Amino acid sequence: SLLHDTEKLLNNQIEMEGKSSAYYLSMASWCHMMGYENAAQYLYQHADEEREHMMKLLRYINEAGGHAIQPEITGIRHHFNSLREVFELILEHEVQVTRSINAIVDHCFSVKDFASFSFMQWYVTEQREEETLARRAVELFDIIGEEGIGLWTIDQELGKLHGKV
Ligand code: OFO
Repeated sequence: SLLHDTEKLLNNQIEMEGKSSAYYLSMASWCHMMGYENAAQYLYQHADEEREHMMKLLRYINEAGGHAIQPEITGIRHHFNSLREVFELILEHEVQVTRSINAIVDHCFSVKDFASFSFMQWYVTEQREEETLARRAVELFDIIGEEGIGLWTIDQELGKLHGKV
């Protein structure tokens, strides 16, 4: 069964994934309200995926003999200054998530919890993909530029990233 420390770290990660889901849903709603249709669809989907990340951890903890805790989610931001800011915040957030995942993997290895270590590999791969996509999204703003029909074009391109998450 799970060591107390490991259970705590995994529960913290449940909270982080739940917060990611709420954060991206809030961003999706802001984009939708602003008329950035494709960015909104991309972020609605991303919010669903983060909830799945949370659920996967939740089931794992209980199956491994621990107690998974449904997190309390507060303090989610609802207003953003620009579409670019939204995607910069996502990249920043995903880098933090990767750091957190890596710390758990490091812990599991050091306490020789190889089952949890192996379970966490899925997240390691997922984070690599998510960081790549988030970086790509931010790059679009520099490559295309935001003047004229730039923002419209960026929204179209963000829509194409949708489904690749
Ligand atoms: Fe995008 O973070 Fe989950 O894993």
